[in-house]
Amino acid sequence: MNLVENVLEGDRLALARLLSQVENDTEEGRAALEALFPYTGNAHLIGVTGAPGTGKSSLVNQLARHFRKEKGCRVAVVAVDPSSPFTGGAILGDRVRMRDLAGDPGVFIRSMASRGSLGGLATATAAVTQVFDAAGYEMIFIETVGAGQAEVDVARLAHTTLVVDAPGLGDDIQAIKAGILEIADILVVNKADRPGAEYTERALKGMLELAHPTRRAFLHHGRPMGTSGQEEEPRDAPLWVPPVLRTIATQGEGITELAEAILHHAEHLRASGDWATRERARLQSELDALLQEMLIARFREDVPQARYEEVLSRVFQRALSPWEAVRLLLDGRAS
Ligand SMILES: Nc1nc2c(ncn2[C@@H]2O[C@H](COP(=O)(O)OP(=O)(O)O)[C@@H](O)[C@H]2O)c(=O)[nH]1
Ligand SMILES: [Mg+2]
Repeated sequence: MNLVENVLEGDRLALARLLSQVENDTEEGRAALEALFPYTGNAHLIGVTGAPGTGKSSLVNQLARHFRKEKGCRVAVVAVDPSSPFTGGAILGDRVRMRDLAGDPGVFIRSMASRGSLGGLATATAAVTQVFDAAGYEMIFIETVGAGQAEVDVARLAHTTLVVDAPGLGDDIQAIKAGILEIADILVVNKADRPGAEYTERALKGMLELAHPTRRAFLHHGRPMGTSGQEEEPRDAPLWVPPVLRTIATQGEGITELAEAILHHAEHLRASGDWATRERARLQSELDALLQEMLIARFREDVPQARYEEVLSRVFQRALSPWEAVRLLLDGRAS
């Protein structure tokens, strides 16, 4: 029995071992990913992002428990936040509260190490997610922290993206940038027990209007606008307008509503055809990244390093433009 078969049969130890192989981009890990690929494509991937301390880990804990207990789903959590309480030995943020989850075979929590992964964290996260998918985990939560490219990469990976905000983190406008709002499918105002929750919610709703001009146009004109600016034929399914939901993760309040919104979004994606569109776009970017990697590797085999360095130094001396350098390296002539 090999590792792949053991993982497909639900062996947790094999799963943990395989995740490490995949994360470290070993030969065995790559071969396993290939073998597992036909078994992927069934999971609902949910990205959870937002500033540190907004309560993402607490929310994911609660959601995992909810989907486990209420829906009987197998749930995996991938924590990409290096400061996350999932990391550093502690399996779960609040051990007492989540004790029932920790021993549950239907739940698997994995912290991503930011080190080592060749293709970058996004690639490694995608690979780990595929392993969970193949292993039969139906809901996969991916928690990331920060602001910028990492969030956009997560959104590209996920079917549903939750953006989490909370009152009392200083300037709300600063805490959540319009760029993050653009990727949100569901907005969460967590820590609703804290003063200022109403203000945070109002601010988010205001920014949402600005961040989703096409959705606003739809609301105002009754049909979506095409990228050309011309109106498209109205589709059967209406556009998704991101709901803004309040939660108190520490007390489990608003979790049922949030879970329903996540399921509702999945239904919407399937009904509108966006599920397939997202899958295709995700697989395309994965394919393109691999192609790029392989083409460069092949090129490196054909062109000796010394030759490459020589051309590079001529570019540095401004004797060649980068375009000429590429032609020279690929075709042997600069023009
Ligand atoms: N008052 C209150 N505290 C919360 C709530 N949710 C999380 N917290 C606390 O906020 C802190 C940060 O939570 P955590 O889930 O680690 O946030 P993350 O950094 O976004 O993952 C922890 O001490 C939590 O117990 C909430 O709804 N209300
Ligand atoms: Mg966290």
